[in-house]
Amino acid sequence: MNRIFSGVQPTGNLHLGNYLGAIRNWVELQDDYDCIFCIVDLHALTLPQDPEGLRGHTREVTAAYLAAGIDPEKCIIFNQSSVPGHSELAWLFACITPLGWLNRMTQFKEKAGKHRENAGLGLYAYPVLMAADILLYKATHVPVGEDQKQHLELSRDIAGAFNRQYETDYFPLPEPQILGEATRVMSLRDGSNKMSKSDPSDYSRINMTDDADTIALKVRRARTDPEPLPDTVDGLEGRPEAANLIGIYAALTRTTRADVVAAFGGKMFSEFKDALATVAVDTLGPIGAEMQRLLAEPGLVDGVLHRGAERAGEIARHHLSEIHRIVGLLRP
Ligand code: AQP
Repeated sequence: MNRIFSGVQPTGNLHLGNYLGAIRNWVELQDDYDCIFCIVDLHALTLPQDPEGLRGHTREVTAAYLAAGIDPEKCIIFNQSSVPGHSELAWLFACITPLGWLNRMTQFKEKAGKHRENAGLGLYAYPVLMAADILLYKATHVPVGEDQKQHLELSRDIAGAFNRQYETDYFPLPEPQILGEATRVMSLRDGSNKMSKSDPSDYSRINMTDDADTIALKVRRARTDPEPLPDTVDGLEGRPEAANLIGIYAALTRTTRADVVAAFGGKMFSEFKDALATVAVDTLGPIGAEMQRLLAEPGLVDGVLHRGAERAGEIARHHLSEIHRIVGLLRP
């Protein structure tokens, strides 16, 4: 069976983009693939984190996976730092990754901003650790949102570089799976920016734990333009906020943007926003409530992570001993 690996950083404020761009797709893939879903806590440390907050957010992401419908009996759910092989393989990959490849990564440029010289080595090497996450399990498919496409291409390049250097076909070249109508959900305040956990404005995103009133308020306050909704998809050109809300509605109702403009074309945003708030509450409300229930039982969440770490660790140890042999490390 083909193997999937994917993950979310436990950096708080899990949002609708994380759900529609990643987690919901995983739920649908779990019957057809051997799935490993990680809470990538080492990645979170590439930017400063409050230690207690990091632990809490790790449990929160785990609860989100479970509440969204990922079955821990079918899939492995674990946090990255509980399997030391991720860091070890990242080092081996760091030794074969040219700086030129990392210099092209746009996410580093965005996150480091103007203070590039002060950015941490971990932030720069983030895509190398991501390649290690995926390839430690020899995953063949990686379902992610569009923003991770470039990092995934680098993972393929690193797998290819390793295979060439050691004249082997040990690592598969992992395929991105960018699925659904909402592969890049944009901020509710600015249709040209990605919806993001780190956006300082809580009104820019719908959090997975927001209650019904908060979701409805955020949708009502979402930025739009003064024109009525267009009746063709082409009419969304140059209207990023309208395109974003219509894409979200299509994804939530599992229809297409063409269906949505056919239904709402010519209507005012106020009417459309009421309908959007209803479908957002219907989808996220039960997930948020189940997350709260799970978070009230930390023993249950920790138990899932513990079992997942054992299962992931077994695969990782087996692969690492093969990798050690390939690269010439001695295990006396
Ligand atoms: N806006 C988005 N639309 C669609 N998919 C998204 N993803 C993230 N934002 C969107 C997908 O969610 C998964 C987990 O992402 P991550 O936790 O690794 O971090 P990220 O991509 O950096 O997400 P954020 O929310 O924007 O966090 P910050 O603000 O910390 O950078 C990935 O599959 C991602 O594609």
